[in-house]
Formats: sequence, structure tokens, C-alpha cells
Amino acid sequence: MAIHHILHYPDPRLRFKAAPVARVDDEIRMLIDDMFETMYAAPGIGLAAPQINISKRLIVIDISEKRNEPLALVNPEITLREGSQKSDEGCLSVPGISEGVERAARVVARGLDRDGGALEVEAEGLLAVCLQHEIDHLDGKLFVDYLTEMKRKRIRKKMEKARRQAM
Ligand code: GNR
Ligand code: NI
Repeated sequence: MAIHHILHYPDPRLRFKAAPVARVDDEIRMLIDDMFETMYAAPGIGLAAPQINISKRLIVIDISEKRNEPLALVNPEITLREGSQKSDEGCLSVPGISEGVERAARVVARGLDRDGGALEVEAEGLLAVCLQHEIDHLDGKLFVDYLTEMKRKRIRKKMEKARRQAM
């Protein structure tokens, strides 16, 4: 297993639309294991493959306190959205920033599990937020896109400055 480097906003590679996974094989399962390792190490409650520069439709999530309820979804899709909730979001690709975002309160998502079987997840609260946040990553969308242009610009400047200072 390996911990991967996480891309930071405004890296253009975070904006690509990721390609569907054709077959859930051992290579995909290894990638899922690496994504969990990277997410737990970060630490984060979710990770999408594009964040580690892999343009495939793969997400992993664990919102449990004990970090022992891993959920991996291949080619995930949201099939139902209901209601709305506003909550503070962060992103491993936008470190140090937390802002309120309005999302659906309840969602149903479906995809494939690590064995290639069909998996449907009904979610509300934080899990619903996380599913929407991760699936957005697969379409090149970031939580900062829901903020005002002024806030997004301020965040982008801050990230660019942090990058310059790290060089
Ligand atoms: O670790 C994460 N925390 C988080 C908090 C509130 C809403 C969404 C998230 S997802 C984020 C990890 C991440 O960037 N996943 O793409
Ligand atoms: Ni994120």
C-alpha cells in the first residue's frame, strides 16, 4: 500500500472529468486500498481519485469516529436528492479552509463495491454531504465553486501564496 500526494486547489488537474472504471479488477482494488491509506493518513473523511491525480470514477469515505467503517464506491451516481442542509465543508485539496455549503439533505447513491457488485447507499447528514462532495470531485467540481466569487478568489490567492512559500 502507498500514501499518495494530494493535489491542491487551484491545480487544473482537479478540474478534469474523471473516466468511468471499466472493470473492478485487482489494480482497482489496490488503488482503493491506497486511497483509504491516503485518506486515513491525511486525515480526512473522504477522498476521490482525482485528488491523487488519478482520473477515474472512484471514491472512498469513512465518517465513523473509530475510522473503521470504510465505504468505497466505483462509478458512483446520485439517483435521488431530497431537501437541503447547510454545513461547513473542508477539502484535503483546499487545506485550512472551511466554509458553509448548501447541499441536499438526503441522497441515494449507487455504484459498484470493491468486488464489482452493485451497491446502493441511502444517506443523510454528514454522509450525504460527503457523498455529494466526493462525486463532485469526479466531475472536476470543488466545494469552493459554491461560494461567492469574492470568497473563492480570496481562497485561491491564499493557496497560491502558501504554494510559493513552500517552494
Ligand atoms: O476530510 C474531509 N472533510 C470534510 C468535511 C466536511 C465536508 C466534506 C468533507 S470531505 C474532506 C475530504 C475531501 O476533501 N474529500 O474530497
Ligand atoms: Ni474534497
